[in-house]
Amino acid sequence: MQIEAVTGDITEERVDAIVNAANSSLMGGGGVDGAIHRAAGPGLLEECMELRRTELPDGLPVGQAVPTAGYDLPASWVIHTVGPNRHRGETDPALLASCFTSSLQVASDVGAASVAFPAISAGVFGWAMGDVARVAVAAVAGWRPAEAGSGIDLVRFVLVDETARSAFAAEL
Ligand code: AR6
Repeated sequence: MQIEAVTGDITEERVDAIVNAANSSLMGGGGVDGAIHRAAGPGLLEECMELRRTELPDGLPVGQAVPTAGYDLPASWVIHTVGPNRHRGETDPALLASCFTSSLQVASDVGAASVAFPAISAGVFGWAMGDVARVAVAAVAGWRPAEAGSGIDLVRFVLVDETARSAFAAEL
C-alpha cells in the first residue's frame, strides 16, 4: 500500500473514496465538511439525513465511520468520520487513530482501491497538526484489513498547506 502526503483541496481528488472530517450530526458544518457538502451537492445531505433517520438516530460516534455516495464529486464515495474534539476534552489519540482505521475498513468494505484523508481534528476540533500527523501515519501504516483481500493500494493525505504537508511527510 502506497502512502503519500500532498497539498490540495480534497474535494478535487480523483480517488475512489475521500474521507470527511464530519461531526456526529452528519448535517454538515465548516472546514472540510462544508467544502465536501458544497462540492458534492444536495444529494449528500439527503443521504446523511436518511442515515440519521435509519441506522444512526443518535448520530455517528467519535472514532467511527460510515459511507455515502460521492454525488457531484470526482470520488465515488465519501466516508464520514468524527474526530475527537479537543475543546470538549477529547484528547485520547486512540480515538483519533480509530477514525483512520475505521475509515480504511469502510473503504475496503465498499471496494475502494484509493482513499484520500484530510487532517482529521486538526481544524475546528483543535488538535495540533504534528500530533494528527503522527497518529494518522502510524494508524494507516499499521492498519490491516479485518479480512484478507483488501484492495486498497493508495492512501493519500491531502493537506491545506506546505506546513501541514511537511508534518505528514516527516512522519512518513
Ligand atoms: N481539503 C483538504 N483539507 C481541508 C479542506 C479541503 N477542502 N478544508 C479544510 N481543510 P476541519 P476538524 C483542512 O476543521 O478539526 C466542521 O465544522 C483544515 O485546514 O475541517 O475535524 C465539522 O462539521 C484542517 O487542517 O475538521 C465538525 O464540526 C483539516 O482540514 C468540525 O468542523 C481539518 O479541519 C470538525 O473539525
